[in-house]
Amino acid sequence: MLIKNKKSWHESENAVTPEGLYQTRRTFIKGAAGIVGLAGLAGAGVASGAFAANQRVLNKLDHTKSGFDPREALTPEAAVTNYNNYYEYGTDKADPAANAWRLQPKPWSVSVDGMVDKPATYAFEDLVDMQSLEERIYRLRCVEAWSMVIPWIGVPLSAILAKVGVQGGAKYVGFETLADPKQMPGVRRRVLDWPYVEGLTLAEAMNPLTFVAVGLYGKELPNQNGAPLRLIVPWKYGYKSIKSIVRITLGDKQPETSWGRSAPSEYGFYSNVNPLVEHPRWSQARERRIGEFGRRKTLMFNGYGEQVAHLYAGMDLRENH
Ligand SMILES: Nc1nc2c(c(=O)[nH]1)N[C@H]1C(S)=C(S)[C@@H](COP(=O)(O)O)O[C@H]1N2
Ligand SMILES: [Mo]
Repeated sequence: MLIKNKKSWHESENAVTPEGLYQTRRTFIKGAAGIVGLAGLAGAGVASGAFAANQRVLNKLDHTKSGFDPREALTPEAAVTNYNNYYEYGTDKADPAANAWRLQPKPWSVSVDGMVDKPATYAFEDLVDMQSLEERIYRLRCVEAWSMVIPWIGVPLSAILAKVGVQGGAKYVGFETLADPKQMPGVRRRVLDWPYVEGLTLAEAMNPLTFVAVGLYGKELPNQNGAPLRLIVPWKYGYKSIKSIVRITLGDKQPETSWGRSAPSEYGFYSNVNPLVEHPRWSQARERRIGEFGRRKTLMFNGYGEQVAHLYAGMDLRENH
């Protein structure tokens, strides 16, 4: 990630080549780094997790398989856990894997407030039913025009909302990430307005696709992927999938979002994956699937139109981008 001036810290498509990864992890990948990219390394059978130093032990998670599976090749685990966006740990794709060991995801609690029947600070275990975890294979499509296919483990967001009891007048759900400078060195730099915040309409939040992940590839979430719980909204650009959630707020007003605050014309509230609505500085028509060469066409709603298009019936998706 090249930071030239105040205006250009935004995500850039040029960041697709994980050069920082080579530098931070050169002890592991030495000579190979100059010759092949991360995709090539993973394809060549580099052990998953080989790059992630200082990684805490990730327990296996009991889970059932679900029907959610696009039947596309999975992105190698090493790419999923070493090529991340988590600006609280730095703006380079390799920074989260290098720095997120500082995060302490256990114990963890989440404050739920606003228009709910049972507002409280919930222990992680009281909010997420670890007895009913399922695996869902979802595409994650970053606005930077790369994508991955990841076996997530978690629970539907609707199950969590049912526990806290959503009140009648609620129309939106806001989410907030931890912002602790002791655990997150990146929040000392004002690249974003911390804490990282995101939001959904209540209808989006209740959609069966909307998922709270607590694991991937059969184990607990690595810190760099948003331990211990993060949102997955597979038909929206990746930045909606907020990590390491500490607060959930139900309300009747559209919540602010960190990216929307930083550049409202570039990052709308809806942020649905849409090949027809160009980002002002790069095209959204195509994407690079990490692990593949060349580019594939980006699908409307990231390929999830059948499940979610009805949420936006009659809406101008250019206006409401
Ligand atoms: N708190 C927080 N959540 C975040 C981000 C971030 O910088 N901070 N980056 C977002 C972006 S831009 C993307 S593409 C996804 C990346 O998720 P991954 O690293 O698990 O692939 O996380 C999203 N969630
Ligand atoms: Mo992203």
